[in-house]
Amino acid sequence: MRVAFVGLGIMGHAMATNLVKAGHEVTVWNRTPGKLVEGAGVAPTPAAAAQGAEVVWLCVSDTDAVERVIFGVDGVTAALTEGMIIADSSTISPSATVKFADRVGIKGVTWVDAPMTGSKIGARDGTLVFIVGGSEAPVERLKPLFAAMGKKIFRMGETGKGQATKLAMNLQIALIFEGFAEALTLATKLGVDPQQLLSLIEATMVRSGVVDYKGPFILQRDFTPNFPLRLMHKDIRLTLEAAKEARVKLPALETVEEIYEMASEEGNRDLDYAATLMLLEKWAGVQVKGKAA
Ligand code: NA7
Repeated sequence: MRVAFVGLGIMGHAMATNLVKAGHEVTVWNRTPGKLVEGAGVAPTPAAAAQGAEVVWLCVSDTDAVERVIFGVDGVTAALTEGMIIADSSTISPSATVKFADRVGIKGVTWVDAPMTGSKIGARDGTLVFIVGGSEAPVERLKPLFAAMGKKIFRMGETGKGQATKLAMNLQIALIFEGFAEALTLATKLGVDPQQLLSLIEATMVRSGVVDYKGPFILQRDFTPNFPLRLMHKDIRLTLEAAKEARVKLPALETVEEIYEMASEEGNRDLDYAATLMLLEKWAGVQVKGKAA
């Protein structure tokens, strides 16, 4: 398929690379010039990238960035024609998604929200799980592209439902990780070996994908970003906004949001979100580490 790929960050670069590898005709655009994808064309503007494409795939930071690349100066809108699909893998506001979809719908363009989970490694290996909102027909048309970048898709309903579900997923990741980080901090302060705690977790019902994934990085004190703290913070804020719009109270997430705020003020926003642990360590006056670190 002819695909315009907009946004070559940690996730987007790997995803566009996998589209090229699967034989699709890809043209990329990134805000900061110089980011390239081997085998893909490069366009000077989002509109130029979208010219003649069947699908415009977005993977940018947040709601404002999506608005800018679609509706801003030189935005994709100028090149939209009837029958095109915009697929958005950025994690953004569900209500803004519905508004954006209505705006491009006037031109006969369909919006599919397709945020994903699987982190940097899933993007690199083409094993992402897509959480999709949109009508059945366009989602079906996108299947070859989903297959090139991921291992599974879950269609959660009409446009906006992918984003809504993604927020519900990240809410859980943030809270599960916070529980893990607090447990590690307390156990270390009380003299328990974190490596042994991790082995115990693995053998019990406390085990989770989040702990399996983050545990080894923490024991090695490796906070290089797989999923940057600033983006998880953005998702927590989006979740609290969506909850407010729906008149839902999320007291635990409100508290965790404050942790992310303070961790950002400490200068850790570009580290992995696991670096929120460092704030707990600072308060407790301990450091969690495995023998290798
Ligand atoms: P990154 O690595 O922070 O990449 C973000 C991308 O978004 C990158 O290409 C940015 O361009 C682009 N960006 C950010 N702001 C804008 C604006 N205003 N206009 C155009 N492009 C912009 O994030 P990830 O790849 O890890 O994640 C992307 C999304 O997936 C995000 O929503 C996550 O929550 C999930 P730059 O190179 O900085 O010029």
